[in-house]
Amino acid sequence: MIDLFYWPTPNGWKVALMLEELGIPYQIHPVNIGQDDQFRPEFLAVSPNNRMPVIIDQAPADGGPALSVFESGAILKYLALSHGRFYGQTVRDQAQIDQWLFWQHGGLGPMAGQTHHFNRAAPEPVPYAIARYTAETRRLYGVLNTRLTGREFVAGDYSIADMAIWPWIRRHDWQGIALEEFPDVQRWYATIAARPAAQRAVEIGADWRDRNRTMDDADLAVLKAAAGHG
Ligand SMILES: N[C@@H](CCC(=O)N[C@@H](CS)C(=O)NCC(=O)O)C(=O)O
Repeated sequence: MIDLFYWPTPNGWKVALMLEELGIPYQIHPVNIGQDDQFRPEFLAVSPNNRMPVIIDQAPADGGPALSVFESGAILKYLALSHGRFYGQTVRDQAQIDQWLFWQHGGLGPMAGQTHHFNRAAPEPVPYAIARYTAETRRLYGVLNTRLTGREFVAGDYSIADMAIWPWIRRHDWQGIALEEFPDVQRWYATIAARPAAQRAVEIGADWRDRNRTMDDADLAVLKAAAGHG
């Protein structure tokens, strides 16, 4: 059983997508980042960078004790390696996947995240920041489009690289990007959006924001039990 500490954002969706693709049992718990759940000491004990998502694997494949993992890319790799799926067959395959996984974590995610912030959450308009981050996000869409030209998926078969990137493209409207301008991204995006696992992943906790769901005692108990197992 996997416990997933989660909020419905691109970094949360990518792990939900992987868990849905694997079809393994998991339980979701809120990390309401608008209500500072990420700063609770019980959460910081498993996620010292005060960010979600985090998983706690209660029955790791190595037979060892429960294990907590933070950073969504590390979580995707951990799940892929534990289950032998969505991470190619060879070191060569994995090098291809890792390039695009790291590209998302070092580039698309941080840049698109800043674009979201300056377009939607900044207390006052900052035109220079909007222009800078939108231009960089647009450049990254161009890179992805070129990569996907003549390819069905980003790196060989459907993999954790696609799962990491797709949720960020789902927010293209927040980034001021028209997908029609990037036809291979648009085609790839639609292919993944049609997967039942992707449809389920974006429904998970979809009403939590409206309900202002925060961690309760049961959620905190799971965290307390996992402290020291990262
Ligand atoms: N590199 C991290 C980024 C995680 C991240 O930025 N999570 C955001 C929500 S999408 C968060 O928890 N923010 C809380 C905060 O900024 O205090 C990952 O991939 O897991």
